[in-house]
Amino acid sequence: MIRTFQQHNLRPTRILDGLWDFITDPDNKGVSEGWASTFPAGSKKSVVPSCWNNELGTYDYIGAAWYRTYFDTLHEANIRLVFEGILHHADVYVDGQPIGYHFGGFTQFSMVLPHLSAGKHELVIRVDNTVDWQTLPTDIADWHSYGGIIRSVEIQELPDVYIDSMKIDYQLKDDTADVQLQIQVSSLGQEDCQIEVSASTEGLSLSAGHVVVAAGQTTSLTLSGSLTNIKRWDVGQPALYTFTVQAGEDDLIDRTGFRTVEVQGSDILLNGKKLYLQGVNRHEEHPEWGFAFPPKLMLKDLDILTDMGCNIVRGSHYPQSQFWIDLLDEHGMLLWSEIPMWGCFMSVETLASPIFRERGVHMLGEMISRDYHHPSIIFWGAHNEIDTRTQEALELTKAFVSKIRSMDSSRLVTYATMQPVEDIVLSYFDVIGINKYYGWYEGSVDGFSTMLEDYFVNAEKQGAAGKPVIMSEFGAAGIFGDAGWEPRLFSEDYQADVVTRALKIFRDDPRIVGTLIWHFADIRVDVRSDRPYFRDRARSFNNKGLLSEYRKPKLAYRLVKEIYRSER
Ligand code: ADA
Repeated sequence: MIRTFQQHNLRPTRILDGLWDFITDPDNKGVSEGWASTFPAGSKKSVVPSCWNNELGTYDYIGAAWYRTYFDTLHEANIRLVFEGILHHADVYVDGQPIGYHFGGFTQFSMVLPHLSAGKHELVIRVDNTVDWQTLPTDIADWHSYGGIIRSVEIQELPDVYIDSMKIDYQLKDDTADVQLQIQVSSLGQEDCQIEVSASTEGLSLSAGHVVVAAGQTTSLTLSGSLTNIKRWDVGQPALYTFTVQAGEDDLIDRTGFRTVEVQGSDILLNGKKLYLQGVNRHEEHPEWGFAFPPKLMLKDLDILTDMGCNIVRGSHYPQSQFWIDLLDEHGMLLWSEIPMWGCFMSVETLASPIFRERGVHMLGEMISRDYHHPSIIFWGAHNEIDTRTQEALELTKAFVSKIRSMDSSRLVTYATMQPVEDIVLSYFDVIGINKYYGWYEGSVDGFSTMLEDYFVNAEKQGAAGKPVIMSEFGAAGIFGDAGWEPRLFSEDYQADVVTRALKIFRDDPRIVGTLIWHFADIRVDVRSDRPYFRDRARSFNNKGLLSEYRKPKLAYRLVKEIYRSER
């Protein structure tokens, strides 16, 4: 299940989720021993989607593993395989032949197999969750480095001329939307052909008439029209429009919502109205499923966010599943979406690495093209906590921000800085996110006030005075169930004290336009005996969740709910 709705009525699609053969390859001999064509004996079964790091025997396993399943084609067919998320390296083989490689665990990719013969086919994937200093994430990140096929695999049957993509753009004037649909149609056939192309949504039908598609080529076309009396998508008012494109025998369905997002002075406006953002950071993670987060729990997380009084959630720290973002669209909840660029301990060598930069730019491209239509997404996040005092961070920022802006001018570009007072990249962004942990890593909660004054001095110096500011992370650890009379470090009381006092400071400051508490629920972290990082993570969890990892509320949750549900 990739989306909450069907993307095709005409194109035959099937989900390949289920029990696959699975074997780990700790000595990395699978390639040389030809496991792609001769799957080794001794494999066991694994459920796709899932993470192997939630299973007995592979709890801590980092390395390669091989998966196998089969699919049938009743007749010769053009097959498209869609992989929604594989952590992190994926080498795909069909019938023993390599058909492609993808890096990046949180973005979707697909591969087309033209004219595949009828019969039973073997699909083998070598998956490797090894990360290093040049991967995104790198090998130092404050979450567990899960491995596996974490999201659905889909098989589609394409006609010889099929729809490659559709991009919906619009301009709004009052209740009229001028809509442009850019459609790409590709041919896998041997001969030129003529097909009819049309598109429709509630209240609008568009036609390109007959379009000639040359053999083996891709044709791009644009359909435009106006929709009147539209309902705007807004927080808590999720008006959505479903667009269906039909090209010859193929179709593609997607959804969007009409809304404007802009900055005016130090404010963020949604549909022309000032927005005050109240939310949390959320990892799509659970102790039983890892990053293969099940839809049922997504719905529950959304109910909890709504109960808490949130209007936004930050998808920390990677593109989250499309099902989740569909749910946010459907419930009128905003999203900050970002790539897994977790920079707290990142070296300058990593920031300067061309491979790293190229991977980041590519991932931004994949995230934006996958999620372009979701009205819930108002921010693209470029990076989190890299050392933004350095020239290397500045150069990387330029590349990332220009990639984002070249693909999307309808949303705001942001990031999270942990160096607000010395940051030199502020001027590149529309909105500044500040991550600070007074009351936990440094000083007392009162430190926030001084830091903010110093930030505004720096912003002036950097030519970024007046940009909207969000407190994108702050918080403290509280072990679920550890309560007492006094606010001891690691108790629920201590956490609640830090979070509520911090919220008071931010909500009283008219220059701050929103708060994103770190974080929604506790998550598993790699605490390794051979490394200095994350030594304060009791239980090997980041315990700053307002909920436990099993979604049980801590004291801080109840107090934040009271605050988020009260007038500012
Ligand atoms: C950072 C980081 C989070 C988490 C947090 C913490 O701000 O962005 O992912 O690691 O610190 O708990 O220290």
